[in-house]
Parts: sequence; C-alpha cells; structure tokens
Amino acid sequence: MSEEKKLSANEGIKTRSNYLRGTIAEGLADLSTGSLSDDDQQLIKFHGSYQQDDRDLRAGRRKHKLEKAYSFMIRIRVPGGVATPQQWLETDRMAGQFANGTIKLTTRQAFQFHGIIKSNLKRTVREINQAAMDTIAACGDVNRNVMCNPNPHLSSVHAEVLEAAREISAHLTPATRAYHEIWLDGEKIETSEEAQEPIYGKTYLPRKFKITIAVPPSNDVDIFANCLSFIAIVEDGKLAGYNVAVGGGMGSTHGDEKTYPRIADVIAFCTPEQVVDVAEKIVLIQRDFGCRTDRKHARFKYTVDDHGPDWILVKLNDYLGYELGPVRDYEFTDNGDRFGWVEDEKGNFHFTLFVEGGRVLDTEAYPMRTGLREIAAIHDGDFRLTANQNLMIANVSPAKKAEVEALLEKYGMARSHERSAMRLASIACVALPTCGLALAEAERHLPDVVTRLEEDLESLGLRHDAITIRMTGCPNGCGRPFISEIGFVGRGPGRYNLYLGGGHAGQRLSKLYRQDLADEDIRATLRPILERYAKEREEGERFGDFVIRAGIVAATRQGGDFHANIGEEAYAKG
Ligand code: SRM
Ligand code: SF4
Repeated sequence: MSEEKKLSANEGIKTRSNYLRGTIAEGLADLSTGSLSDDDQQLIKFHGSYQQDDRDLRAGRRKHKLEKAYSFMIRIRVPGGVATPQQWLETDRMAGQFANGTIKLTTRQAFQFHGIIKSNLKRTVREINQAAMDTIAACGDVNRNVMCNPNPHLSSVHAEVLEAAREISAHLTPATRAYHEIWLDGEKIETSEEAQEPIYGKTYLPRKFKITIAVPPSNDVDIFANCLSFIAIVEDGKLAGYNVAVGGGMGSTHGDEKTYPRIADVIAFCTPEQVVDVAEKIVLIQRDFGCRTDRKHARFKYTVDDHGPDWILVKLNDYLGYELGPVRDYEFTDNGDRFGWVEDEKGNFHFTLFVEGGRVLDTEAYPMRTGLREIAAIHDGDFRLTANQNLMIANVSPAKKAEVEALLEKYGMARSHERSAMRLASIACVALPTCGLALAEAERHLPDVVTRLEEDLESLGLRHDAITIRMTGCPNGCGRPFISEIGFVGRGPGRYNLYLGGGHAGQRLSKLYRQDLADEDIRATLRPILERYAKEREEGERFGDFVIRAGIVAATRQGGDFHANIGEEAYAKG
C-alpha cells in the first residue's frame, strides 16, 4: 500500500490564512521588531513583498548582537510592462522617499523597490495603488505579471497582444479582499467561500505561475522559460491567433538532479477569442494536478513532464469543452532588445535605453534616475519595461522628440547603447546584498566580467556580436541563465558554474561546461573558445550553435537531458 505523502508546509499556511490574510495586519502594527512572523513572511509574498535583510551588514550586526537589518522588497506589477509618465514619476518619488533610492527593472517587466522598512511598508503599498498600480500577485503561488513584447505600437497586432496580456492578467488576479483590507483599509465584506477565490480556491496554486505573449520574430520575453506562453501568429497582417506553449521554467538546485530547467513545448493553436479561456484552463490543470507535497517538484514544468505534453493537451481540450487547432508555423530570430531610436508606422518614436542590470540610479558620473525623471515630466507617450531589464521611452510624438533627445544627451543616456554587443545582451539577477538565496554576486559583478571579456572581444573582432551572457547568484535562474549562450550561475563567493550552448533566440537550454569556476579564471577559460568562434564560425552562425557544432558542449534537447552528457572536464576544479 503506497503511503500518502504529507502536504508541503506552505499548503498548511495557505489553508489557515483565510484567503491570504494571516496575521499580516497585526504584524505590520507591531513595531517592536523589523520582521514579520514566519507564516506571514510566506503570505506577504502574495501581496507583492518579501522580507529581506541587508546581507552586507549581517556579520557586523551579529557581532553587536543586533537584529538583522530587516527591510522589505516590493514588486510592482506592470502587466505588459507599460507605465505612464505619471506612474514613472510616482515610482521615482517613492524610490527616493521610502526605498534605497533605486528602481530595479526586473526580468519580468516589473518595478522593484528594495530597503523599505516595516513602518513604511503599508504607506508605500497604499501610494503605489494611488498611482493606479498594484503589487497583488507580483509574487506568491499565483499567476504573476503577464509579459508581452514591449513595443505594441509598431503594429496593430502588438496593440492587440498587449490587450490580451492585460485581460489575462486581470482575469487571473486573486479575488480575495485581503489585499484591500490590509493595505487600503478596505471594508470587510462577508462573501461565500466560492466568491472569495473562484479560480484558485483557498490553497491557490502549488507554486508560482508565469505567462508570456510574444510576437515573432522577437522572443525578447523569453517564452520558452515560462509556464504558459502564447506565440502570436500573424497571417496577412492580421492576428490569426496564438500557438500555445506549456511547461517552461528555469529553477533548479545545485546537486539535485531531480530539479532542472525546462523549455516549453508548443502544443496547440488557439484563436484570439479563446486566449483568456486557455490561460484559465491551464491554470486550473496546474491547480488540480500540480504537486503539493514537494515544493521542489511543484512548478508546472514538472506537471508537464510527469504526465507528458500530449496528456496536457487532452486535459486542456477536456477542460475547455472544445478542441484546439494544430500548431502553426513561426520563427524567432533572437531574444534581445533593439536599442536607440525607432520610428513606427504612425510616425511616433521609441528610444530603448540600455540599463545595466536593470538598476535605475544616480551616480555622479551618470545621473540616469534624474534624467529619466526629467524626461517623464515632459513625455507625452509612455514607458515600456523590457524583459531584458532595459527601458523603452515609447510613443514620443514628433513634436516632443527633440526635447527628449536633448535630455538624453544632457544626462549621458543618448549613447547608452554604444557598448559592446555582448554587454547590451547581458542580464544579471539582483543577488547580493538583498536576495536571501544568493550564493554569489551577480548584478554587482557581471559588468566587471564583461569588461574583462571585452578586451578579447575587441581583439578578436567580436565587439559587434550579440552573444547573450547572463549571470545569476544561484540556480533559481531569475536572469534566465540556462537559455543564454554564456551563463554563469553562482555556487559560492567568487565561484560560478559556467554553462554554454543556449539558443540565441532563447529556444535551447545550455550545458554545464565548467563547475565551480573561480571568478579570476573566467577570462582564460572563455578566451580559447571565443578565439575558435572568431576563426571557425560559419556565415551567420551564432555562438550558442557553434559551441555545439565544434563539440565543446553537447546539445541539451530538453530539461530531462540537462544533467546528461556533461564531459568529465566540466568537473575539474576551475
Ligand atoms: Fe526570481 C526567487 C528576484 C525573475 C526564478 N527571485 C526570487 C527572490 C524573490 C528570492 C527569494 O525567494 O527570497 C528574488 C528577490 C531578489 C531581490 O532582492 O530582489 C528574485 N526574480 C527576481 C528578479 C527581481 C530578478 C531580476 O534581477 O530581475 C525577477 C523578478 C521578476 C518579476 O518581476 O516578477 C525574477 N525568477 C525570475 C525568473 C525569470 C522569469 O520569470 O522570466 C525566474 C526563472 C523562471 C522560472 O520561474 O522558472 C525566477 N525566483 C526564481 C526561483 C526559482 C523557482 C523554481 O522554479 O524553483 C526563485 C526561488 C523560489 O521560488 O523558491 C526565485
Ligand atoms: Fe536571488 Fe538566485 Fe534569483 Fe539571483 S537567481 S535573484 S540569487 S534567487
């Protein structure tokens, strides 16, 4: 007789929480400590916030027997990544007033604040809502910020896609009144169990859930790393519908081969009218069949692997009550951003600004935050966050372009993209000092690594080759390193696993090339490979494809294959 497995601890926390209320309100009122109770630390994620502590200060505070330097991260949901100039100005103000003076543009087109102390948390969330933004479901076991290509105004198809992203986001936002009660002092209204949370129910999803829409040929939102994605199919200039892709994800754990990143499978085609319904039914399948006993196996990618993509399609058709069509042709060429100015078909202009590591801040040499604030004050279009942590100043009218250009020039942003193509194609997750899970530096360190590599790129004639390079402080994969052509994943201070061979369009997983590589050996390890690439590549051949053709790493076909075919030399100490 098989033994019934115990539900994971978080399932109990959700069940007991009365639809995400827990004791958060009481915890916020208790100013004798900068932290919340353990259960509330889990629940507050559903409200868009994480309790953290400044890890740079840990040792000093421990020495002086002080409580950790607790503060909170807040993630602001920006469906489709579009914010108005007014919202930018408010975000900027709150970053200075309540947070650490920086705005983090995340890899999922959202804003993050760091360093908010508990006594300011409620006020900040309230003011975010007053600026017509919110934080609900930015984190937690629910559907997160729905991403879509950041430039919907280049064609009417993009505009339709942005609308679809917003509809999906609104439809899958938790219905509980807890958010309004706790943060906005909303009235308590008695409702039936069913009405509290009609889609999720009281235990929500087994784990976080992520949805994205892309318009080929650009895969700048990395659809293959998402639980559910829609690939827009354009026929005769019109949106015919979407291919449906399921089961992508990045997170894994060092040394645990049962965990692995996975590329989404493209399983069907749906019409624009069906897209919200399909999103809901996939979420319901994960709600009903996802693993609730082991959080390391609870992401939708494992549900897809446990049952197979064909089973998911059968279940999906069953839940929908109609049959979806067969997959249609599509092609992605890359997953990067296009920098500088672009004019669209309506005569408006868009400027994509390179924001290294997604961190908007002022330094003496580069007062980017101030420059963007001044642009926001005169801007008549909107801002678009890219999934590569960059920022588009979008829909600038011809009348305003010269003014915006002058400000970009004044603050040193006009030529932000005159860097090596590798730097422009870089992503680094937050990591230290705020992320509690970081094993090594990422955002604060990748720029230096790229600077070292740039000397070789220059001498080898590769300065203009957009080789994608990503670094994360741990294998959770927040910067999606397992689908980049060069990926660094932190193992410990100054030590990284080096992965090679991801697809240039984010369509293929990479393979471990060196385990536990010391930071100071990175350049010497990559130099001979870059040299061979410069000499031996075929016309138009991408770095990720080359390292596989040249036999430097084996190709990774799918998640189950991620830990296979790793050469012995990968384990030699770097
Ligand atoms: Fe992430 C956890 C930051 C995108 C996979 N992620 C975290 C936490 C909250 C750490 C924690 O749990 O204590 C990090 C907060 C750090 C900080 O100080 O701010 C964090 N993740 C981020 C951001 C800010 C990275 C960035 O530099 O931009 C991104 C915020 C996105 C957003 O706006 O919603 C971010 N995280 C991602 C992505 C990329 C994506 O979604 O396209 C992934 C990989 C895709 C995926 O989900 O598989 C990702 N984050 C994770 C995981 C691994 C989940 C798993 O399947 O095992 C964790 C850990 C966890 O959930 O237990 C995690
Ligand atoms: Fe933190 Fe790891 Fe995510 Fe980086 S990848 S932000 S270190 S959880």
